[in-house]
Amino acid sequence: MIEETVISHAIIESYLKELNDVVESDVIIGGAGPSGLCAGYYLAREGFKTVLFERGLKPGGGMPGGGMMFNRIVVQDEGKEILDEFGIQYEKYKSGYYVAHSLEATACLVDKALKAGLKIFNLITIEDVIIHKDVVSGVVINWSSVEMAKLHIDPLSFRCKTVIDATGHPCEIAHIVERKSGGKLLTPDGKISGEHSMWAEIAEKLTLENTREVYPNLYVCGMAANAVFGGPRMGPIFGGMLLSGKKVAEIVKKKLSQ
Ligand code: 48H
Repeated sequence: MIEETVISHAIIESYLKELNDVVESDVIIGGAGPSGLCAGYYLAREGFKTVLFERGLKPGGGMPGGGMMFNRIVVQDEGKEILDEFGIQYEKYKSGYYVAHSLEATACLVDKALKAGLKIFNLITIEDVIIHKDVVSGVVINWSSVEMAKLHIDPLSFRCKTVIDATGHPCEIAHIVERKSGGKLLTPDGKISGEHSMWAEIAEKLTLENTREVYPNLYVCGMAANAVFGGPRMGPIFGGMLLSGKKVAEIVKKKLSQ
C-alpha cells in the first residue's frame, strides 16, 4: 500500500532538516556552474560544512549547453586532472585539447559534489549578503519563484565564515556588495572592472589569477572572477572554470584552517 501523505512527510521532513542544518555553515557558494560545483566538491571533501544555492531548476550553469548547444566541452591539458578526479570521460582531439560530453561532465560534477557532502539547494536565489563591520558574514536568500513573480516577500538569512561568488558572467554577489558598500571592492578602483571580449588563451590564465578575495570574506571564481577583475571571455573551454573552483577551495581551506 502506498500512502500519499507519507510521501509528503518524507519530502518535507528530509528537506527542512537539511535546510535548517545549514543556517550556519563554513562556506556558502552562489551558483552551481562548473566553478561553483568544483569549489563545493573540494571544500566538502575536506570536511568543511559547505552549502550551495542555485537560482535555477537544474545545476550545471553554462556547462550542459556546451558550445552553441553542441553538447560537448573542450578542456586543455591543465584541466585534465580534474576530469580524471571527477571520472569524466574524454577523447583527445589534438595535442593539448580534450573533448567531453557536456551532460556527462555536469552529471559527474553534481554526483561527486553531493557524495562529498556538498549541500545543494536549487531554485533558491542569493539576493543579498550579510555584512557585519565591513566583513561579509553570510547571505540573504529567497525562492527564485518569488523573485520571478516579483512578490514582496521578505527573505531569510544564512550565516557562514566565507562566501564564494560563482554566479558566472553577471557576478551577482560582487555586484550587490559593490553597490551596497559604495564601491569598496578589492579591485583597482573599488568597482567591478567588467568582462572583456573573447581571447581564450589569456582568459584561461587570468581566470586563475583573478580567483581571489574581492571583499573581506567574499571570494570570486569562474567567470565571475574575470568579470570582477577584468579578464576576457574564453568560449566553451572549461579547464579554467574547473581549476578556478579548485583554486578558490584551496584558498578558502587555507584561510579557514588558520
Ligand atoms: C543563486 C545564481 C545567482 C544568484 C546566478 O555561468 P555559470 O556556469 O558559472 P561558472 O563561472 O562556473 O562557469 C562559466 C561557464 O559556464 C561559462 O559561462 C563560460 C565558460 N563562458 C565563456 C564565454 O565566453 O561565454 O553558472 C553560474 C550559476 C548559474 O547556474 C546561475 O543560475 C547561478 O549561478 N546564479 N544562483 N543566486 N544570485 N546568480
